[in-house]
Amino acid sequence: MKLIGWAIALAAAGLTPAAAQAPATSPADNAAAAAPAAATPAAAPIVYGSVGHQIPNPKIGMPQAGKIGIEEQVTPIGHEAEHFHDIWLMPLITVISIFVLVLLAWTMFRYRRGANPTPSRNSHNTTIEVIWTLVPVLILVSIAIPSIRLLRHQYTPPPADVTVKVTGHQWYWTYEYPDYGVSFDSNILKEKGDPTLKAGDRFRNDNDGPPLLAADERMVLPAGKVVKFIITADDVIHSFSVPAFWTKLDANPGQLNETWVKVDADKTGVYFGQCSELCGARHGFMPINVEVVTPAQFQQWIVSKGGTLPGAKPAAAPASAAAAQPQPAQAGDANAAKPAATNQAATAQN
Ligand SMILES: [Cu+2]
Repeated sequence: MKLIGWAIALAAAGLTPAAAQAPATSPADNAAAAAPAAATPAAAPIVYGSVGHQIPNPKIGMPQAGKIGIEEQVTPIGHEAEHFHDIWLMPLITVISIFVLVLLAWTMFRYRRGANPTPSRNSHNTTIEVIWTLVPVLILVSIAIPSIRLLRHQYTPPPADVTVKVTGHQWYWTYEYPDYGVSFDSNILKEKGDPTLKAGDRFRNDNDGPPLLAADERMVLPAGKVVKFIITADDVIHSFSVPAFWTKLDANPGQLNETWVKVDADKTGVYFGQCSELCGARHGFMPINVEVVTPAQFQQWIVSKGGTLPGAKPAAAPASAAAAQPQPAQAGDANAAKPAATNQAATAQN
């Protein structure tokens, strides 16, 4: 019933011509995805636990059932913001709210008509006026200072170790690593039995991540390194958001927005986010998956994606040419130097 409702909703939105093939979901393709080694003609098997397919820890990087508050933070900016929120903002607004409530209740009770038949005629009290002007000003200053400090830290990125260009589309993300020549799309993984799944399509299982949050391809980042995000969109405004990184930035067409993260060196794992700008009918179906691995695993992943590591030099460079132009390795050269190793690993990923 739920699935039929789902199909009707999508079909009504005029989004899924493929919904018509609902009955075609065969148990065979399910079996193929569940046991990848068996019989998958098109795609190479996915090895869960390998780089790019690490199994997420349900306690970190995703929403927790029954919890409130901020997701566990794993970046320096996240720690600073979380500390500011937990140690200063929340206690402060709690004290102010309780104070106002008590004052209101006390005034209503103590100065009600029955208890206070002749009201005071005072219209000025200098001491009180100075206090009620000065105290709010001091409170605001005490919020502004740490707040502006946090903004300054957020907007003064250290030199980047890795740059990732993020492009939002209706309704998926593209991740590019310009320094490594790696680029790919990331789409939501549909649920098993989804009427829009085509035969042989991969569907989500719990090793990919929670429902509506798991994507087929993950952005992989090295832990402990400064990562610069260049964020844009190619159709409408999207928003790139990963709560555990304290990252949320609009992706505007025709404009590059920049932010950065540095995930704590000991916080490898999978982190989930979503598009956070209302971008259209399938806004809720473009999750962001970031897998944080060790720097060595990151290099391994880049190679597996057919990318080029910056250190990689062409096998033989003529001495004269090298002297004439002492340039860092060209992407093309290095690509040519190592096609064999790359292909093998790339198939494992795809
Ligand atoms: Cu979007």
